[in-house]
Amino acid sequence: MTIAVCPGSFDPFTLGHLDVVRRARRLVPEVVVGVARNSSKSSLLTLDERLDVARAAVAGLAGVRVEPVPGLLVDFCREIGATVVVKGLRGGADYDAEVPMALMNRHLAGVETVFVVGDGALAHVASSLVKDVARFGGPIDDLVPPGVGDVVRAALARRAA
Ligand code: COD
Repeated sequence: MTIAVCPGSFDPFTLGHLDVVRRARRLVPEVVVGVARNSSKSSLLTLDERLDVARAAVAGLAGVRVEPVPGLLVDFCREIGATVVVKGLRGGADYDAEVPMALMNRHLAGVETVFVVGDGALAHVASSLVKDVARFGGPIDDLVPPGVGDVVRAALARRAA
C-alpha cells in the first residue's frame, strides 16, 4: 500500500494545509502528516502544539494520521515505509522553494515528490501571514481549522509576557 507523507512545519496548521492533505488522500490510501522542523524558520508554537493542532484538524479524515519528524524527512519516510512526499503549491514562489527540496530528497534517498496545486481560494493563506495578522490583532479564525486561532493567540501572548 502506498504511503505518502505531507510534511511541513505547520506553525500553525492552516486551511491551506488541510486542503493539501485532503488532495493527497485522494491519491493514496494512507497519508502521514509529518510535523517537521524547518531550520530556516523559528517556530511560534511548540512541537506539541503543532502536533495537537494538526491532529485535531485531520481527526475526521480516514487514512490520515499525524506524526513528528525528528530529523531528516527522508529518514522518516524510510522508517514508516513512505515512498512519496506530497507538497502543495500556491504559485511560482512555492515551486521555486520546493524544487530544491524535492531534488535533495531524491538525491538522498530516491524519495519522489508529487506537487498538488492548492485551492485558489486559499492561495493567500500562509502560516507566516496568519501569525502576522494575529500579532496585530487581526482576525484569523476563517483561515485556520477550529481552535487553532486560540492556540496562536495564546502563543503570541506567552511570547509577549
Ligand atoms: N495552498 C497550497 N499549499 C500550501 C498552502 C496553501 N494555502 N499553505 C502551505 N502550503 C504548502 C507549502 O507549499 C508546503 O509544501 C507545505 O504546505 C508545508 O508548508 P509549511 O510552511 O508548513 O512548511 P515548510 O515549507 O516550512 O516545510 C519545510 C519542511 C519542514 C518540510 C522541510 O524543512 C523539511 O523537510 N524539514 C525536515 C528536515 C529535512 O529533511 N531537511 C532537508 C530538506 S531537503
